[in-house]
Formats: sequence, C-alpha cells, structure tokens
Amino acid sequence: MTAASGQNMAVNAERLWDSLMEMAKIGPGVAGGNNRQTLTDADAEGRALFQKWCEEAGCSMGVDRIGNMFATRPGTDPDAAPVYVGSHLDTQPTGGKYDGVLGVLGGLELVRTLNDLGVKTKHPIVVTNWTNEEGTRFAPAMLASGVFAGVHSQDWAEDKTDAEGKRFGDELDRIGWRGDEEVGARKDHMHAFFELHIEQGPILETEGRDIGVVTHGQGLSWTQVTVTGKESHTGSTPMPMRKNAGLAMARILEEVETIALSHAPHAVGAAGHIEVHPNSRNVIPGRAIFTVDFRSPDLAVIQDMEAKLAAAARRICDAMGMEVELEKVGGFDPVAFDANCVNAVRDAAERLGYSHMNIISGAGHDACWINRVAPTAMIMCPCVDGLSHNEAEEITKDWARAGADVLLHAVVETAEVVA
Ligand code: HGY
Ligand code: MN
Ligand code: MN
Repeated sequence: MTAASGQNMAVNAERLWDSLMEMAKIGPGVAGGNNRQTLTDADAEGRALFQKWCEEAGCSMGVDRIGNMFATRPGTDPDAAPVYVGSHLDTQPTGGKYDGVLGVLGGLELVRTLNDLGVKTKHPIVVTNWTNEEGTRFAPAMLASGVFAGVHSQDWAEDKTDAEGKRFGDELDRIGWRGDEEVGARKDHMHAFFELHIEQGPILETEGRDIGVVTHGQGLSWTQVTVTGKESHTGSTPMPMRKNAGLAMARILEEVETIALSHAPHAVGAAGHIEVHPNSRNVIPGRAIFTVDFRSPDLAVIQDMEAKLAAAARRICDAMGMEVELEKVGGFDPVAFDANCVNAVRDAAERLGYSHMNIISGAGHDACWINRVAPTAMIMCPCVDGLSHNEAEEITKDWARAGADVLLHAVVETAEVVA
C-alpha cells in the first residue's frame, strides 16, 4: 500500500484487543475489572509492559520528573513538533479495563499499524501515559498533566498524600518511575494532542453512534467539606445532646442533590469520597470529611453550585451547633477543544464511514489540561450501558476498532504522511 492511499489504513483490532486484555491482567480488581492505582507496584508493572511494547515498536521512551511517559516514533523531519496521542494507565480502585488504557494502547496500535504499512510521517508521533489521571489515591485528578501544562507546581503535586499519609513524590521514587526530563519542557514543541477515550456515559450507545467528536469538556469542582461535631456514646447520650457530624453530612449531601438538580439537565453533583471518624459502630461521629464533586459545561453554574453548597453547609452546621470548613481541592473550567483538531476527528470519522456526533465530555481528561498548551481534541467511543468507574465497564471490539481507526486517520492527517 502506498502512503498516499492512506484512506485504506486501518488498525489491527485483534492486536489492540489482545494488548488491552494483556494490560488488564496487571492490577486485577475483584470483579473482572482493574485496581491499578497510580504509583502502586501494579502501576509500575503496567508502565514496564507499556515501555516494552513501545520499544518493540521502535519507539524511544522518555520519562519526565513526575513520571509522565513519552514514546516517540521518529518523523522524517526531526525538528518538526511531534503529534502527541495517549491518555492514562492508572485506574480507579474499582476501575474498568478501558478507561484511559484504550487511549494509551490505541496510540500504540497507531504506531504498530504505521510500522506494518511502512508509512512515514513528517512530524514525529509521541504516545503518552500521563501519571495519576484519576486523582483517586492522590487528589486532584489529572495531577501530572496539570503540572506538565503549568497549572500546578511540581512541589505542590509531590507533597500530595494518600489516605495512609504516603507522599506522591516518595511513592514515585519508590516505584522507580521518576524520569530525568524536566516536566513541561516539551509543551512548547507540540504540534497537537489527540486523546481517545471511552465516553463513560450513555449518550453514544443510546444514539447508536460509533464515534463521539468531542467539542468541549465540562468543568469540574471538588470541594472538601469537614464537619466537626463531638464523639460520644451511641447508647447513653440523649438525642438532644448529640453533635452527630454524620447526620450533618447526610443533610448537606441531600442539599448537594437538590443544588445539582436545580441546574438540570446538564449539571451533576455527588460525593464519592466520604469518611467519618472514628468510624466505630458505637461512637457518634465527631468528624465527617467528604468531597463534593460538581460538574457543568457552564462555569457560572459551577460557581453557583459552589456558593449554594457553602451557604447550605454553614446553615445546617450552625443550626446543629457544629463547625464546618470547606476547601477547594480540585477543579478546572469548561474547555473548548481546538477547532482544527476537532475537524480532523470529524473528517476522519466521515471518511471512514463511522457514525458520529458532537459530544461534550462529562468526565475530566488529561486533554482538558493539555488543551492549554497545544491544539487538542478527543475521540470517544461508546461503552456498554454508559458504565464506567465500575469493574463491569465494557466496550465492544468494534467500538475499540472505530475509535482507534479515527485516531489513526486524524493523527496521520495532522502529522502529514510522507509519500
Ligand atoms: O474525574 C474524572 O472525570 C476522571 O475520570 N478522572
Ligand atoms: Mn480516564
Ligand atoms: Mn477515570
């Protein structure tokens, strides 16, 4: 096949699927998914496998000082700014096999396919694995791509601690994945960034579309709320005397639901992280710590929800005679992706005959930060019942094929095939 007839280029979906299943064996969950949390030994094992595959595909691997991985396939013009692809290999504790991983291994499959076809591109192509996209062990989400994009300082990121008090920077050193590249040194020499990701919602499957052309990403706000009441005996403390921080939390969480629904249909709100202390069956909780996750495509709506949460939390805790503190621990504004890159995605889906529709990403992604430093777009494929952040997350091989084919064509068009 000549490079000029790129129209017929297609990925090897079987090989992509085999790689997905091979990676899924690392950091298995308890119900068929994955628990490969960032900077764990399982994360290190997955990184090593990814590096092995990239080097087998003729790529050279660079790693920066916060663990971001960059596998480079050379272009014919070594001075041309590379086209970056990729996503993340870390998972939620009850994660699926495809969230993030499809984008990293879809990028590797793109390289493998170009090698098979003997296709050369002017611009180098770089397949990335961004450290700690999930933000579940070390908040916030998209931590390392945020440092790369200049949103967070490296020291701020490295001082983040997990539930056991372990530091991000120490864990990165412990697993041996702190590279030598300065974080962000690459950001001024990026031609584009494309991220393939499962939708993690029900829209594409419901609409019967194979491809989501992601025009925007909704914004995110994480507010950590700490309510302080008073530990006391669950049996002998009269009800009127109790300062039950758990009850105050429950009332605040009811308000979170009401606030999000007040901005229906696009806004969402919930708390996924909840702790009560001392978490003993016969002690009234003296402290409750929880993180409220609000999202919306509209920044003003996010700000309104944050304000309403603060007012409700203070009103409830004042009435119950308790203290409350609120701390913003994560967030990013809604993003509009690069029109040219978005068009490259749409044109590729059109050329390949895949059904497609514009979509706003409900989840946050590394692309949301990289969009600040390079022309960026995302490609989405459906997932079964829109389910994600659940071990039962599933996609079909055809959806994986469609997403990887569109990634291949959008990237090759941007990286300029050399006949
Ligand atoms: O939180 C998010 O949206 C992403 O899955 N980390
Ligand atoms: Mn993800
Ligand atoms: Mn995720």
